[in-house]
Amino acid sequence: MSVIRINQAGYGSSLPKAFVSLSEKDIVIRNSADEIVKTFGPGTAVFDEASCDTVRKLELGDLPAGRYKVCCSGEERKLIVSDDPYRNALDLMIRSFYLQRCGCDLEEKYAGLYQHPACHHRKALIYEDQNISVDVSGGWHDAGDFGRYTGPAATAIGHMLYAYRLFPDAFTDSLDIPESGNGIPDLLNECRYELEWLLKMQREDGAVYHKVSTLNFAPFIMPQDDLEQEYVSPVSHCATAAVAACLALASDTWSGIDGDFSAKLLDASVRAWDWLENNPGFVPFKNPADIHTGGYGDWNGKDEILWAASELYSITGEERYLQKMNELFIELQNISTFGWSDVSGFASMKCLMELKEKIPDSMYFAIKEKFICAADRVAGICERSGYGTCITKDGYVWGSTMGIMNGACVLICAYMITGEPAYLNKALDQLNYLFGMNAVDTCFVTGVGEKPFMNPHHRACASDDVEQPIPGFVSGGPNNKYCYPQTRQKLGNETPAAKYYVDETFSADTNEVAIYWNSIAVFVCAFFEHKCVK
Ligand code: 9MR
Ligand code: ZN
Repeated sequence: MSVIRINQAGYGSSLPKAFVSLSEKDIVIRNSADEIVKTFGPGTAVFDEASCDTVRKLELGDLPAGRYKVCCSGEERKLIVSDDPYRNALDLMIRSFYLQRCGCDLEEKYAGLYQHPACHHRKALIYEDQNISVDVSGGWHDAGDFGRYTGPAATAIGHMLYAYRLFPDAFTDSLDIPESGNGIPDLLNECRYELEWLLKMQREDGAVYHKVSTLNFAPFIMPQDDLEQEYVSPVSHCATAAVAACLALASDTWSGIDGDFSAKLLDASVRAWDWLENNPGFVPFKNPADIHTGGYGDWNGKDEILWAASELYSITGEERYLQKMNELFIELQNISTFGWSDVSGFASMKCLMELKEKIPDSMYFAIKEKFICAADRVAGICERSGYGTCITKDGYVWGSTMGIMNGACVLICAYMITGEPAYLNKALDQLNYLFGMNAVDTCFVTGVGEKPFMNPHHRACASDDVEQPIPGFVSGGPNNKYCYPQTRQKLGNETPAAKYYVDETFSADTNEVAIYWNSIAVFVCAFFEHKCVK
């Protein structure tokens, strides 16, 4: 590992440019003609608790767009400064969803080396009545496995539609997917592929099935070779509410694009809500006895209901939704999380970014206060971290990248509400982390930078004949909490939390990919892309 930890995707010429040195030597920046353009002393040493590294965080300051080298202790690292540094990474991250599509041919024309014929296109059996088979083909594979789970899907759609609504200038219509060139940003084209599938996952009475998968995770084979029978697991409250929320959000997003689609989404959303109203007794989802794929167990459905109420209130203006919001915004302590098990952050985002004029002042200000308090807590953690990372040493769980991107989202919203640059700078350090300013000197996005991770826990990546993994995938990242024995064996008990990471295929616990880790990174990256180009 190098002594310099850097954002390998590059830095915006108009934005701060933090990097980290682990050396006590001076640092020299050279331009492409090898001339010295800046020198730095080693900076102040700080102990970073999560990694046990002694680090020196430095700021490059003004540097015009160009290619440079950071030289220290006889080492050289590439440094890119650009007016538009995140275009490529953002496009790759969005395109990776296309390469996760299930149920359609991934044609060579678009998928290139990653082409494969349609997978999982046969009918699935309803688990509770196996005489009934249904067409629930389509959507994205959730992660390294081939399961398709509705709650996590709704979360991923939430991240990406908010990214579009808040930062529309970050997206293009030329990602080379089948719909490219239709005049609609490819981010939305891609989301629509998932939305069409979500509509199929709704039961006639409005409830939403929790997932469709085989009984067990498939072995490491290509998706089209997974021919086991798929089953539709029972409906759940959490999935129904999260999907109700995301369909209402999508309905609003498509209202100016495709009126029929928009109306269909709203109708489905309201039917899901009505089912929840008629079935108030919350039951958490549990895998049926012989199904062993992801459970996405969630013991609290209130945050999903809050998100659904907020989206439905926004679009219909109906009192019943506002009442629910009032009740739940008071009841829920935490309202700043954007993950599959807690989606309350989306409700806050809706109110803070879009509903200021439509909700009572008292409600708006109470949400704002709670949210800014959360942002200040996140900011405090960044300040105590040597790398500027927004989670403590206890936050390195399965999918720690999610926690780090979540903090970035909170900081971005706080910046947008208050205009306070400290929030923006701290949010940027989380993107810097993602792209390599971290304790393992790794860019956590495939295909980006000098040292991206190479071996995602992903069935197609591990079983195709292509050396390079699918580009644009985001790794779950270091995790020392709930680990595979094989990971423990490799890293032991002494490895610090932020270094508990193995770039090997087996390691689902530290190196899987998942749609909702990718989508939240899309949100964060889109904000900075927008900041650079606006
Ligand atoms: O993202 C999930 C993480 O929070 C859990 O700790 C982990 C173990 O239960 O499961 C993760 O979700 C996995 C899902 O169950 C199946 N598809 C792959 C997901 C990413 O690892
Ligand atoms: Zn498939």
